[in-house]
Amino acid sequence: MTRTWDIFCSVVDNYGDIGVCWRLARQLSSEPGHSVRLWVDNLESFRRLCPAVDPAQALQRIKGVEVRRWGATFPRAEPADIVVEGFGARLPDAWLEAMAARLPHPVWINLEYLSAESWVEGCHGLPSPHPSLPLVKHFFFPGFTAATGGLLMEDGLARTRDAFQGDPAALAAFWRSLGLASPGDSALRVSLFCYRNAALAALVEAWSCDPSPVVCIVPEGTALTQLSHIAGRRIEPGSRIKLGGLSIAAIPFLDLEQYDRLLWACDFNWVRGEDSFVRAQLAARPLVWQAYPQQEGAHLRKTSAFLERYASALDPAARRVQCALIEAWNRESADVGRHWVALRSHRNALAAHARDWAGNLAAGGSLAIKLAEFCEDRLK
Ligand code: TRH
Repeated sequence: MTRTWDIFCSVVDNYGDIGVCWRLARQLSSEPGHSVRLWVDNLESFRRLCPAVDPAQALQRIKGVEVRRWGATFPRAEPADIVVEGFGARLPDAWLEAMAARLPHPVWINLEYLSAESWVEGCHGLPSPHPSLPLVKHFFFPGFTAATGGLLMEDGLARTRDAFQGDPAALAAFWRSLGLASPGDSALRVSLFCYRNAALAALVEAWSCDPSPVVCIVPEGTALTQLSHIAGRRIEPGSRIKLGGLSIAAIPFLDLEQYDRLLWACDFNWVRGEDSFVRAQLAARPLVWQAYPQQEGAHLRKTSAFLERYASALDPAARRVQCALIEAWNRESADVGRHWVALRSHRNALAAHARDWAGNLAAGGSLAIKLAEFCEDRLK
């Protein structure tokens, strides 16, 4: 049955919130064919991932989704069958009152952040009644097991990725579109997307001394700013610089589709936060993840929980270095340099493992489909 959805996205900082909400909106609209309205409080950030967005428009339709500006003055509108707040985005009081007045009341979902920690299974789907209105909010947790909400992965993703990765002409055309020649077979291609990280200088040093050439492709942003400091000169998107055996290729910030292709085309991907982290896993290529830094080391617990799952099927030696590298990167320790050197000899094992891992992710289920089913059960 076709349902109507309101998804509210408040862009706190960075791009992960809108990346996730936009993917969810698109998939609900294209796969179960639902009617989706996406409310976004920062259309400029949204445009970086999706150039079709016009920040001047309060209402626009993009890829089947109605995109609405969520500004200080909220337009009068009837709440949909299902209302999703992305990551605790606080709904306007007038909207909550309209939800309470609508019969039947909408199903109200808070889409939570992803974590591999085991407590997620116990909290997924829990209800929380509103203190004064006749509304119940449910917490929907993404995750890696069938007892969680699963991960955002659109239908046909693996097929499209495999076709791209297996097509030398498509790969060459992609590199050309970024202004890069196809790297030679011996060059290792890494993409870099990270937060401020004091360990980057040690990583750059290790890459520049690597026995085979390394090409680091870095979209505009924090990583590029840090590389400029390390190199001692401003690196603009479009420029290429060499530091020993390392070539740094600075590129513009890509749209979501092109960023996926970058992840598919590289041999290793440095990713961060939530959405690039999931897409890198779905790219079926080895990854190094920097979790969103949090107080009291919460991000380190998240990192360990992920590694416990991700690295368990690797042979012990490869597991040790894979874990050591990601842990050092998250602790911003200069040890990343020596762990990178150690990791290089496990390259084939890590590549095979990344493929298996990507294939097994489907077992946790597709988040958009699970969410639609969860809501349907509550609408009946
Ligand atoms: O931008 P992030 O740091 O977002 C974070 C996380 O979501 C974190 O959980 C949250 O608490 C915090 O924001 C507020 O990292 P993330 O999640 O990887 O999102 C980046 C998005 O940007 C993702 O959708 C991929 C996209 N992207 C592009 O479209 N093009 C690019 O060139 C790059 C580098 C990223």
